[in-house]
Amino acid sequence: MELLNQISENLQNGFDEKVAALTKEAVEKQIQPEEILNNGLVAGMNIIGRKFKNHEIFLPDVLLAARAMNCAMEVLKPLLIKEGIPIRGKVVIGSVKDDLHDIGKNLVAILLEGAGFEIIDLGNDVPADKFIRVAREENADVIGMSALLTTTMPVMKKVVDLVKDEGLYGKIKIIVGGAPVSKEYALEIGADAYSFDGANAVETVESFFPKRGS
Ligand code: B1M
Repeated sequence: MELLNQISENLQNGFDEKVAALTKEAVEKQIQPEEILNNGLVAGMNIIGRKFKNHEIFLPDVLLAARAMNCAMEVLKPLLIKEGIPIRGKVVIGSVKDDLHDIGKNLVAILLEGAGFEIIDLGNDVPADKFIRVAREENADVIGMSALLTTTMPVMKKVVDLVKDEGLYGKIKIIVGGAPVSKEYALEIGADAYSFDGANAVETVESFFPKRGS
């Protein structure tokens, strides 16, 4: 769709105000927020990722695109989080130590909140012990970790090992995600689940809990 392509292109050019305005326009035209997200914003970020990898663009371009993505997310967030949904469980979420990538993590957090989970967002660059400390203090049901760098993925195993050391393994569910993470890796480190995107993360976290009404 033309408007979604425009969102993607303006995001790639880092035009944050334009992206926010086009996102508003798409909402006004009754395009579903999930469609704007996936086929406009995330599609644009994926192209940015490919161009960066191929050295067609540089880090400042990526930063500008990330800023535009965040501006548009401000527009979409209230639409993705509906009021009055009963709380279904508590999730502590963050991007692991030394990882500053937080767009995917933020998106997953918003979608989980929208599905009725209470979210404690620890932000990015979160040390392994902080996940466990906060999960314990807050009596959380789930720890969610995001990593975008192959070099930061091992922190996920550290967290799983700490959860085991603290005798919380099986009591707190652990879900991991991020571009370099895989189902196999999740299995290898002993995480309960891996999710490839936000919608799948919601389905996965929901599967940890008894069905509504049962
Ligand atoms: Co960075 N970066 N970056 N970067 N960056 C990548 C990840 C990279 C693949 C780019 C590339 O080379 N093609 C590459 C990693 C290579 C590797 O490790 N194999 C890379 C690099 C190298 C770097 C730096 C080292 C660059 C440098 O400094 N020379 C540096 C590292 C900084 C650090 O973290 N210490 C760096 C910096 C940055 C910016 C700061 C400029 C910026 C981040 C801004 C921000 O997040 N606030 C940035 C960006 C934007 C990217 C790319 C282009 C896009 C990431 C993104 O936001 N995607 C990325 C390229 C790529 O991923 N292809 C890249 C959109 C987002 C919606 O998708 O995050 O994958 P994603 O999240 C998805 C799923 O993965 C999943 O659901 C989300 C929604 O669909 N998911 C979960 C994610 N977390 C989940 C958690 C879950 C479940 C699902 O459960 C808890």
